[in-house]
Amino acid sequence: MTFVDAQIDRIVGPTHHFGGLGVGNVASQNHAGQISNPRAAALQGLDKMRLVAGLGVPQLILPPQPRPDFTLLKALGFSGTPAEMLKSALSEDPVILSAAASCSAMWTANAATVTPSCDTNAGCPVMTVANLSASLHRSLESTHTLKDIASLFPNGFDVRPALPGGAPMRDEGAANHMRLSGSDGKSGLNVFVYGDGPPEPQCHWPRQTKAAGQAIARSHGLQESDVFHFKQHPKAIDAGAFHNDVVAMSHQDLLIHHELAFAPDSCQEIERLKRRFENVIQKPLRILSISSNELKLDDAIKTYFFNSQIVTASQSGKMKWTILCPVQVQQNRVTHELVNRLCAEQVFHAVHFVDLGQSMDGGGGPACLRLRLPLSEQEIGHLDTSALWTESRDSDLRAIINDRYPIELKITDLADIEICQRALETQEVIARCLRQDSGST
Ligand code: SUG
Repeated sequence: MTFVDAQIDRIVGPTHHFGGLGVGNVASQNHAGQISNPRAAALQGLDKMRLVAGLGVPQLILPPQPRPDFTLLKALGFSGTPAEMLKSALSEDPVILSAAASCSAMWTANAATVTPSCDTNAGCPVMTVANLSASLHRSLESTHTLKDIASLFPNGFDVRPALPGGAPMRDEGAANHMRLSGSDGKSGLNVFVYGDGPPEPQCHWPRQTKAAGQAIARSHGLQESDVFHFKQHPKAIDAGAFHNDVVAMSHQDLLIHHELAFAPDSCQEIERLKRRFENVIQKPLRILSISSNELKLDDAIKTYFFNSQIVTASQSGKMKWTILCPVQVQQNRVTHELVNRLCAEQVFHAVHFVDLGQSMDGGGGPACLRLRLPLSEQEIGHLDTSALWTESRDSDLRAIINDRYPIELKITDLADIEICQRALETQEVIARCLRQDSGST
């Protein structure tokens, strides 16, 4: 039995905007207040899903979460009619208005941490939804995410609510988790990456704690010998690597990371990982450390090279590793040469460059936009088929987006009740479209 990585992406919502809300996220901060294009954002996301599905990879689609979140505005003391709440939020605290309307749930790599059934004693895949408690706008996601993910797996999946505990249990999901395995996807080793504890970064607050990774490993029933905790390098966090997947990527027996991804005292854990991998998988773990001489940390973060999405494409019965890089990787000489070299060395069989400009400007690349779910064939058969990517669903969604999404949005527009009501209706139209069983491919 082999395990295949299904991919879960979420459609970008109609209130997608640049609020500058991302903690320690340089791209988000640099684009704060600029005019966004929600329609382009949603279509760029769908283009990536089409590409992945076309490679023979199971692709699941979630609808946008309903925004603006009036419950938040009310809870934070805004009152009156919905129109009045929006107006007073804009004048009194536009950051709260922006948080209430944020479409950050599109970055599904932060939705949950996933343990496939082969790694746990639970007898089925286990997922813990991320609490995202480092930021206001992202902390709103977990209640809906729990419902959304649970609905994808009507049978036999254990989807758990976010960790309690607030700041000491800050958890950002799969973006800070790497699972290494053999080519059959079984017998995984789990690396949790955290940022708290000395030496601390000087400029940005680390978003993930070690205690959160430990709690998830414990509650998912992972064997202690197969769990590893790496500390993020404080220099990486300060340079804008607010998640590990901005400076490291992994797929099966491959781990590629920037030399400044992990703090020096993670060396022992890395050595233990190598030894354990060789014992369990019976072959060496391939670790490629990219030096600062070859690729400056700043360029790694600007291009999001390490946030490329690696998938195993099944083509004419052969399994080929394909890497989806942001177009920014192609536009930078160093990263373009690097990916070409990795292809020439057969680390990857093919590369595609994807334009995700609207997501990139909020600090999210291809890998941020997908949650990986290693599933057996039998488990794939249990998925809710109405969430699977199909040609007809793709064209229905494009029609809705082209018809209903704005092509320009600025923060002040979020105080316009008509724009917000239309956005909420559009979210419902998309959710209904995805619930219909128009299953043909
Ligand atoms: O949490 N950006 C997200 C980007 C998440 C990227 N995910 C991964 N690396 N896996 C974040 O910082 C920006 C919102 C704004 O600018 O309004 C934002 O939330």
